[in-house]
Amino acid sequence: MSAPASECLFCKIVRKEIPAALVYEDDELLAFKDIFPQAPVHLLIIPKAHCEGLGDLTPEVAALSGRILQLSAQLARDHGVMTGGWRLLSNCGPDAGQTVFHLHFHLLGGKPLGGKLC
Ligand code: DGP
Repeated sequence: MSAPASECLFCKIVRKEIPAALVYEDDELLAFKDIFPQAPVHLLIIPKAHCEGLGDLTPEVAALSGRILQLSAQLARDHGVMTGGWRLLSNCGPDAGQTVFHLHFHLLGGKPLGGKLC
């Protein structure tokens, strides 16, 4: 189910081995446009350190959670969806639809997203 970090798609994006439309980068976090956008604004926010998902938080990545939330609000503002509303979510495991097993948060906005959770 989970690829080793050397084979992980998002680790490859972190290492710039495959291209992505980056919108934010610092030493710990990366944000880029989703390749299959589900909304006018659809960004992915990831820790650079590999961690499979919310069910497998390393202490290093858990310590970053506050920064990830802060960054999501900054990006929502920067991408013009703060006023209209936006959603931050992380799929954890196959039943939730997780397809890339490197922790990531979807930031979605720019259209009415619907009120249903599933
Ligand atoms: P999830 O299904 O929650 O694991 O979300 C994975 C997302 O990753 C999905 O919305 C599509 C996106 N994605 C998959 N491959 C790539 C890629 O190579 N580049 C980018 N930018 N996004 C990708």
